[in-house]
Amino acid sequence: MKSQTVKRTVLSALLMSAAGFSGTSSAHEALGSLANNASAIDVYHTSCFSWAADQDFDGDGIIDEYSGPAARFVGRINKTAGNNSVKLSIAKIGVAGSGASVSDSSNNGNPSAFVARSNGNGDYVFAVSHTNANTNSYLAEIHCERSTTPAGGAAANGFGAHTGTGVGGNPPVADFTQIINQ
Ligand SMILES: [Ca+2]
Ligand SMILES: [Ca+2]
Repeated sequence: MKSQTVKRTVLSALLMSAAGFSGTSSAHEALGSLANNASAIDVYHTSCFSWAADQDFDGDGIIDEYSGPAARFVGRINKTAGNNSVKLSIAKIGVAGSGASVSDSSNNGNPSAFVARSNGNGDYVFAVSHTNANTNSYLAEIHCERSTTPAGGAAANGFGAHTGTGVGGNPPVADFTQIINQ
């Protein structure tokens, strides 16, 4: 069980300018904005890990994160304001050629499709960027997940059984750490 005290933990180390913590696997979301600069980028780090047992964080009887290793890391992006297209890029640290990306250009409330990297447990980075000098706001959603649904069938990227996602150990202290905020 993740405590409210932990939820309020603020990571303020040099490279940890912000941290997010949702407490539920359905809300691993990074809410941010990109400055009026074509090269602006936000970069985040998180990791996929194996819980020793299934986790029901909110006690509602529904498992929020399952035990067992992740099959993949998935993410999608929803641009919420601005005229630009925003791009979400994900990659597994230490795995060459492991990058993938997806973009969203509309402010219609709908996120992009999920993009995935099937690189198992370990450290991942995800970044949000744009290519024009506009101010953009976004909501990036990320998950570590198994390749199956809770019922055991195959699941599409972004709709598998969620597994351990976070930084700072097991249990984690935050869903992710923001490394660069521009
Ligand atoms: Ca639950
Ligand atoms: Ca930012």
